[in-house]
Amino acid sequence: MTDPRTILQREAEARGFLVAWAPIQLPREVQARYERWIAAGYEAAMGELARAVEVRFNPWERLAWAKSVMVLAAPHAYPDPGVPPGGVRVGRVGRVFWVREYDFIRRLIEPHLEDLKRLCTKLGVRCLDYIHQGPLSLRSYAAWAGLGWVGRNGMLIRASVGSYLTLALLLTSLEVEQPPPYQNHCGACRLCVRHCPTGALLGDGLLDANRCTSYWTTKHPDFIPPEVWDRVGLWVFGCDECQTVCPWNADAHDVWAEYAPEPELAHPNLEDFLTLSTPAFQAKYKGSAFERFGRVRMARNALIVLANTRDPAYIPLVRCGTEDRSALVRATAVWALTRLGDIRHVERLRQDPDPRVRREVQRALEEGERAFVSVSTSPKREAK
Ligand code: B12
Ligand code: SF4
Ligand code: SF4
Repeated sequence: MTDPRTILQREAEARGFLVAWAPIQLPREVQARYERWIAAGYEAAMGELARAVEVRFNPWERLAWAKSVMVLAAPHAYPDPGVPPGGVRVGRVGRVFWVREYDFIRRLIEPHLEDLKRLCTKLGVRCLDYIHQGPLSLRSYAAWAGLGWVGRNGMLIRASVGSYLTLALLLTSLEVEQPPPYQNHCGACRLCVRHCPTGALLGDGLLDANRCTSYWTTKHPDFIPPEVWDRVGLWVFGCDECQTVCPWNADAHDVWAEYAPEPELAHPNLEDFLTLSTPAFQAKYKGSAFERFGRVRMARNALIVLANTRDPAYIPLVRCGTEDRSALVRATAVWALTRLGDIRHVERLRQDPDPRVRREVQRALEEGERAFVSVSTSPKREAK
């Protein structure tokens, strides 16, 4: 008779996942490394990462029955689905968000985990699914299970498929042996560290989220300080720079069968975030990571991208942001207009009902003045 592990593995592979197993106990060093990361404040405002660290790395202490993890990976190295006609499509989006998946695996992968859990029950195996939002370190388990290695860019990479992988876990009561470690193939390469536009990669597989564009555009809940804007560039949601340059992704083509990248998610119309009502936004982006993040923060991100184009043609669209119901959007629009040189419109916002917006108007006008003074006294100007 086939053993439960083989049955589960076959079932998961039949559903298109890469599968690997590991005992649930991680080496102590993994937790120590994580604790050093938190102690340095690299988690930025993601306070949840600093909580329950003991549970995160020792789940068996609470779930005494759990003996192993089954790691599932769904590749998303799909090609660019193309730019739809019309609209303002200058913002870039991380590849993993080109599919309608609410939070990495919420909508498409979760039903498969539910089916696998049902299969576990039939086989007399106890199990619990662990998805993105849970506290467990998915990359640690994937590396521990020998699915791939953690590269200098922090990503779990597998030689034949690259790093465009979405990870999920199933904790099970099955005993498994420790698989052989997966060789780290980074070697002397440091391409990702060199190409990260913000200097966020620390060089040892960890990053400082305070500098990471992906953090600012997908996790940061509030106002994004204008000092950070240049580093965000044209990324409206996520960032893939450190994966694009990785040689292990050069030939990555594998795509999980249920992933269907959509042009409207890969190249969204930035006008949508500034002009659609919240219900209209929710209807258009239903089930996507944009919907989870919300219209207001997507509008905030869109304004930063528009400002970073330095193209005054976008001033009318950015002005829509100054009339937004959200003070966060209005405050961001103040700086976007300043960057695009529309100081006169910024001055009109001195009377904004929200004190935060008025504060940003004040700061932006001061900066605008300083920029004007430095331009007007620059050697080039003087020479004219
Ligand atoms: C918080 C978070 C972020 C933060 C911080 C990212 C970071 N590098 O720490 C931000 C918002 C910046 C982010 C960005 C992205 N994220 Co993210 N994120 C997470 C989340 C929720 C937790 C990660 C975490 O705890 N970070 C803190 C660090 C310290 O922990 P860690 O990443 O787990 O790293 C541990 C391992 O690397 C381990 N380790 C290193 N070497 C070895 C070797 C062995 C043998 C072992 C056992 C362990 C080990 O040591 C570290 C600490 O102990 C996970 C989901 C999850 N629950 O795990 C997704 C996750 C890591 N993200 C993912 C993705 C896709 C992204 C983006 C590509 C999205 C995008 N396009 O913008 C970027 C990539 C940025 C990057 N280069 O890392 C995927 C990664 C898939 C993969 N192939 O690795 C995950 C797993 C989500 C998922 N369900 O698939 N993310
Ligand atoms: S996601 Fe972007 S900003 Fe973050 S580490 Fe990678 S290249 Fe740097
Ligand atoms: S770019 Fe080079 S150093 Fe960075 S993860 Fe890829 S192989 Fe490793």
